Amino acid sequence: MLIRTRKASDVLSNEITSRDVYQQRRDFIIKLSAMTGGLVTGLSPLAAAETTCRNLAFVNSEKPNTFSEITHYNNFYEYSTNKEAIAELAKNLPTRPWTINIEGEVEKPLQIDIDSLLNTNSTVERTYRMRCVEGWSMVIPWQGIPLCNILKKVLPTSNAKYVEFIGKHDPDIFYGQRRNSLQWPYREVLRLDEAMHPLTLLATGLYGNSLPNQNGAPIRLVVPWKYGFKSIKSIVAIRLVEHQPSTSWALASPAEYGFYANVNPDVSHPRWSQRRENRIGEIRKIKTLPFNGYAEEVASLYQGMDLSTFF
Ligand SMILES: Nc1nc2c(c(=O)[nH]1)N[C@H]1C(S)=C(S)[C@@H](COP(=O)(O)O)O[C@H]1N2
Ligand SMILES: [Mo]
Repeated sequence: MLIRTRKASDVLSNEITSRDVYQQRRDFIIKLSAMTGGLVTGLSPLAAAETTCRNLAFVNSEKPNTFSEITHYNNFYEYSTNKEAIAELAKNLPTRPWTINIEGEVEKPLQIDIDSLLNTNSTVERTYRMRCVEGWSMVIPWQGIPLCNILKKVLPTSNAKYVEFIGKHDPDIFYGQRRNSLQWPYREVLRLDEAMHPLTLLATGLYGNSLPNQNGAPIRLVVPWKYGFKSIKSIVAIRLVEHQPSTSWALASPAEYGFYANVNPDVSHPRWSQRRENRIGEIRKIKTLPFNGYAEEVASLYQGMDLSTFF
């Protein structure tokens, strides 16, 4: 594995085009870390959850992938490892009734019915890049609810340090769960401050339609600065916990699926470089950006950490 020693500041300066832009970004990052960095440096998680969720003004000028591309090239191991087969196989997914349990280290556990969640009218539009660890990417116009808005309702206790997401488990529906390609159900984990970050979305739709089954209906996580496998589909439980749980992919191959999995062109996957990516629908490969292009928004979460060793 190719690892170069690198500082967070190098990652940021990599993108600069002029001194002015650099300075603006620095100011922005410093402001942001004043707001969120406290999570890393000692502010209690409870205090974090009590903060009003910031609504990050956010624009993406890239052309989104077509609806057909987004819905016909998918990773959803509960069904199959064949990306082109998921659209057809996932037609059998029953998405109603569907409840999501939010539990664990919280003062007010919550059981939410998907329809009442959708009726709260609190959905936002977010067009995000999605970068798979395998080396392909898309631009997807999601609708969803910032996870922060839901987490603040359950009042995380001061023990809550991580947020664990659990996917649906039903081998009668998910043919892939009859095999042990992964340990089922699919599980993913974020640090509490990553989960509270305004970019972190619970997606409930795309292109203005309810979320297609193959994209993780009726509700899935989207963490745009991390490799796609962190963005778990078809979630049935969100559990706040004190100790870092393992994840389905880490159990399968810890060297290939790190806990942080922040998109980083400078840290190669054990079997391939992560410098470039194949944007679905485009012929030439494009450069992969640190934090998938979201460094300004999220780099402060990892201040003081050696990013070169995290994958
Ligand atoms: N439950 C579940 N979630 C999952 C996966 C999966 O197999 N099962 N695959 C992940 C991977 S590897 C990627 S790249 C993205 C793909 O999302 P998309 O098909 O909507 O583009 O979903 C992620 N979420
Ligand atoms: Mo992926």
